[in-house]
Amino acid sequence: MPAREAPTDLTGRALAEPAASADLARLDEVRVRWLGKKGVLTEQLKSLGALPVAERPAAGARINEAKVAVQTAIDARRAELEAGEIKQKLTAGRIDVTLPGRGEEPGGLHPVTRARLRIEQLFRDVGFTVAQGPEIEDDFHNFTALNHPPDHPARALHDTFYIEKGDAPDGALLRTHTSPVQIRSLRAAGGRLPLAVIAPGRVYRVDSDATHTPMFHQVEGLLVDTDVSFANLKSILHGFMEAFFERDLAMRLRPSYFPFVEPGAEVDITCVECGGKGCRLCKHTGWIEVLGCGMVHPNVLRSCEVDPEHYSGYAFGMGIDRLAMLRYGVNDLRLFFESDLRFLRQFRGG
Ligand code: 2NM
Repeated sequence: MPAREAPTDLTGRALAEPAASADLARLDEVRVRWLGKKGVLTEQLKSLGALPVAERPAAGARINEAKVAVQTAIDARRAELEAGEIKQKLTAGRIDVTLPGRGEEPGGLHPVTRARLRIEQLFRDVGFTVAQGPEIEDDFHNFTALNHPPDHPARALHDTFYIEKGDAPDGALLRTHTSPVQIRSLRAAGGRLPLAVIAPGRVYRVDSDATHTPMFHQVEGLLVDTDVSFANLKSILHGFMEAFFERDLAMRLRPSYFPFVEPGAEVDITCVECGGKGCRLCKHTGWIEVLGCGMVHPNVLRSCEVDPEHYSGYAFGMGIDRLAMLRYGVNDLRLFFESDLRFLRQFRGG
């Protein structure tokens, strides 16, 4: 340590240091150096005892004056630095109100919604009404009334989501198709026929891979009247397919089994990708399957209090997601359910 300076000499330096501190951290170092527990002025006060008794009061007074002066200088510099910091913050955070705004992106309908609205309108155009019903169904509306025997495989736990006891009435399930809505509509008609109704909506099956998601969208249609024929069914479906895809299409029916219809058929249309020449989409057959249909089974009519001796009906069902894929050229069903804006933005125009 250099020879001890007299307090008055020290004061000059002690007063210069705060003013020279560039920031609050440096300023605090100055405070500790001079006024801290082991600071220069603190040490001097402690060593007053070494002075002759007569000199102590005057020396003590000078040291205390120095301390006050240094503290004052530090406080003044702190106020200066803090003010500068606030100003800096304000400047950094300043908003240039003349900059152009970020703008708002227009939203758009989801492609599945677009396809559904299109389907609904096309069927309204030919006299159908659009009905909705619950997604949580019971066994009667989802299976029994639709002519599914008690041991039908669709009822199995691995195909149908059953809802746990306590969360809903006993036996509640997530509907596996929208046909229960047809059942409700036909029963609600109370014999006031004809009835022509489509039921679009979400349906649920225990199934998940590249072409199946546990939730998907269906539209089912039902028409009940006197003298309904299979030819009526073919005609309405062919007209619908050509309108939906906005092109001429060939259509073919293959016999198939669905418990709620007899006879039943699966319906193919000309491949919309290759026009029938054969491609990967149609597995080089020129045809793609788009729906199932048939004449309503007499047991279904009976379960809705409709006399199958006087009335007949046709019904059909199709996957909206699949129709949307075909119409918009989407090759992976899962894209519809991932909510990736890069995908969805491409449909914004609709
Ligand atoms: C299909 C295929 C065949 C259908 C039957 C009914 C009802 F409720 F009237 F019986 N609605 N939908 C049906 C018929 C659905 O989907 C592939």
